[in-house]
Amino acid sequence: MKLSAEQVAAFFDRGWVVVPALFSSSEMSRAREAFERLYVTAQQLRTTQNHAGAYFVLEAPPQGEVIVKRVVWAGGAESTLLDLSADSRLVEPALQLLGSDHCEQLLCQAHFKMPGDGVSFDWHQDIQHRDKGPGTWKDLNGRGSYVQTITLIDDMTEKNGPLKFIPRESVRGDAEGRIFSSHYDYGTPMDPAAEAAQFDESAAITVTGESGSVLFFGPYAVHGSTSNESQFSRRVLINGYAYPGANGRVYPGEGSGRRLPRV
Ligand SMILES: O=C(O)CCC(=O)C(=O)O
Repeated sequence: MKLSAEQVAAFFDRGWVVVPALFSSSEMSRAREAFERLYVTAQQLRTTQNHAGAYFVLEAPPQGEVIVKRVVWAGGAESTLLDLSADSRLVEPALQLLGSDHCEQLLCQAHFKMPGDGVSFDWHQDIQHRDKGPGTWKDLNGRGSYVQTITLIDDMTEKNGPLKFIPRESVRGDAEGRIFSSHYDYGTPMDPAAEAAQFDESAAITVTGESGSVLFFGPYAVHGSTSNESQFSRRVLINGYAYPGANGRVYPGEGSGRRLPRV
């Protein structure tokens, strides 16, 4: 599957593109079953740990259900999700955007936002999670060398903690639109006001979509999401693909960093 010229332009010029109905409802119900099994496992584990090839990041409040912050390399524990992450409907557009015939898969991550669980994500760029200082990241294709995809497992609505993006034209930063942030693990921490001044929050666009739709964005797209205030879960599967050789780190999970397409 190839993206159209308009979709490619949206990715590079604005920062993201949403492709509706990339996966069928039966594929998404199988993915939901996998998410449900991960959720049950998390309730038993209770604390952050490696388990069954995945890394569960959990918080157990004194009462009530364990909050699943994320399951890193979720496909390590659930082969349905690993298969989904190698699907040509994700990988071909990612390769098209990377300008490569293969890539390294760094992420296969399950995000659960259950009603009222309070999980939210501050404004950030994914480069902050890829580039952790000298030797960890190199932009080899001159266009960021990374494509993140977010597959909507549930419908994502205005109320259940949808993602929001700042269009590139409303981001200052450096020539690539890379901002300097206190979220970096290295460098000089920034005062939050100086950080916020690097982009115009009032320009944020909320992304909604039906289950089976997929969002594609690059490492400099400024995005975040607030907590789920609805009665319905908002679960997404995040798969991240890097230009070969760009990454210098080992990511958690059994088999992470694998080459795609498989040979
Ligand atoms: O699940 C979310 O809302 C946040 C996802 C995100 O920030 C990311 O993929 O970088």
